[in-house]
Amino acid sequence: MKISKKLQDWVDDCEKLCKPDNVVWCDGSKQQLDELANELIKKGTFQKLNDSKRPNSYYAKSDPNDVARVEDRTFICSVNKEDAGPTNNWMEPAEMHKKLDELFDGCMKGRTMYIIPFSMGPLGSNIAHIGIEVTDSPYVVLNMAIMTRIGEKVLDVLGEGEFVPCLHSVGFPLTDGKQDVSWPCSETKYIVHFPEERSIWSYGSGYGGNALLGKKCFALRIASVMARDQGWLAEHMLIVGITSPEGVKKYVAAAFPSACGKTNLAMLSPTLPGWKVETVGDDIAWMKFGDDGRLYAINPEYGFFGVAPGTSDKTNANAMASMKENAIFTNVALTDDGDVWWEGMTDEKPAHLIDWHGKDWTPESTTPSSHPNSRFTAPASQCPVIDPDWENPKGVPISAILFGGRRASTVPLVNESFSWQHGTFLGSATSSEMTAAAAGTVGQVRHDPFAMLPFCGYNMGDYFNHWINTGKKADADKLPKIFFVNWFRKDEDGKFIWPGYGDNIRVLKWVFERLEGKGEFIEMPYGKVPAKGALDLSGLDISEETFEKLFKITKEEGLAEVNEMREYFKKFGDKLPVELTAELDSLEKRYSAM
Ligand code: SAT
Ligand code: MN
Repeated sequence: MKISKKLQDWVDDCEKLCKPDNVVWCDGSKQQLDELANELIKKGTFQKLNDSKRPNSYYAKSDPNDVARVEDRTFICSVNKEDAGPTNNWMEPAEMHKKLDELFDGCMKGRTMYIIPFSMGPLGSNIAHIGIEVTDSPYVVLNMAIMTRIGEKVLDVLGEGEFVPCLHSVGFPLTDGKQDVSWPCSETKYIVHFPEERSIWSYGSGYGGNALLGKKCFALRIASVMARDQGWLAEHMLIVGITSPEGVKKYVAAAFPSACGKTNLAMLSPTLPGWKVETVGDDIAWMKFGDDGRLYAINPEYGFFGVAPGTSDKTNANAMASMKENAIFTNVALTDDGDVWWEGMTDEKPAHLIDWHGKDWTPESTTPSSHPNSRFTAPASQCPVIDPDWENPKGVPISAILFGGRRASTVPLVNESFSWQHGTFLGSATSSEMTAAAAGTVGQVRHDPFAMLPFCGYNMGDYFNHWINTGKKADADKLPKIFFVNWFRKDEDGKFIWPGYGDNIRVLKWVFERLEGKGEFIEMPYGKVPAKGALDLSGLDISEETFEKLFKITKEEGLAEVNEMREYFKKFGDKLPVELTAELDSLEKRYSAM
């Protein structure tokens, strides 16, 4: 393997600090990965699933205290506090380094230190970037091997080039004869980003975005800083290609908070005949302007780390097919025949399971068999509707951007912004009911601007400005149009009004028609909505009255939202772009005139 001096020096520093028993470079070979999986089976972390049901796939259950991202333990350690902004935890970098040096000192004793060279994005793409994760968790290595492109080929591309150093430890050294456990982790957790150094240090957790450092830590928190400095966008967005019955294809990117159905939208099976949806990515988009002035997106990832509960052949057959083999399942339930199950996978519940705590489970049990944030890790290449251009190093041209959240009321099914600036306002106004993806209060509505609240690596006010400026610098005709959607509106009885899932193609069809300058609309104070009859409801049992409910916002509700936003915006002080205040003022005027 070709290892640059800079890389070797950093790895030597990690070794000196963490004091592992062994050091292993991950070459990405199947043989090495299989050996690691076998070691995990011996340790009890992995259980091999029944090969005739789920070939080459593994099951893991975590420590019950290590099941989701820990936002209150996540830090942006910029030199100046102001650069972390009001939405991030901050600590002075030198102070944090001192703390981390103490924590990491000897933290890998008795363990092996693995070095994973990984590429976020197709190898060699000029939108892609390389990271090196050093970790003491073989579970992380195996997940990273699905989620990113790893191994020797990455070092070949890297050469003497720049990489983002990502140091990870589960924080469970095997000192003084301490026995290992199946899911080592620590009560002390730190997920730390140094934006100026462009480095990541993660301690104490082995789960998801806390530990697979290519994902939220690099591809969003650090990459958002790189994007600000270099004039591009790193966003919490899925990317899909939509083809009309006439054979016209357009790409759309969409931002939703964690566990709000991004994977389902990314792999949607349209209920309208003739329409086709293909997947480029389900979680993260990196977008740069091409020579033609259009915005091009790549999916920096290589796999899906999707929420298992609720995923079924009915809700997302393509996700189900993606995890048919070569997959890892974490915190779901085990069936008696050595396969996996979770709530919502089938209508009929299995008569007996082993739940995510390792206990017997029957349909009479009062607790769910799977953790609400249980996940599957599956190669994107196995998705039956993966887009033919998903690995195109140039990316795919983006025609529309959707924002959305999970809101029971006051947010319409779909609306189109009046301009990029108004669209930026809509993105900044995103709020959503919290889900199990983060440790915290499920169901509580919180502001989640651009679905980036836990993922923006710098001052959110500066981030708003970056979006406004991106629009100003670009050729307005070539910019994507911006829309806002909400699949989750409920009626007075608390039932979802909109069927969602495959029927969301009806909304995408109207979006598509708007992009073509067709698609009739009327103007509401908050944006443009489909005119009567312009949204294809054929074959759906939705009355006109119900349909109107999907778009209804009373003057009082509208003005209350305006006031609430004005209060929220105060948080950003003088970092708030004047353009967003102007948008809020005009929105207030439009509601007042209602
Ligand atoms: O745990 S992850 O950050 O990878 C998943 C998510 O929150 O979307
Ligand atoms: Mn996500």
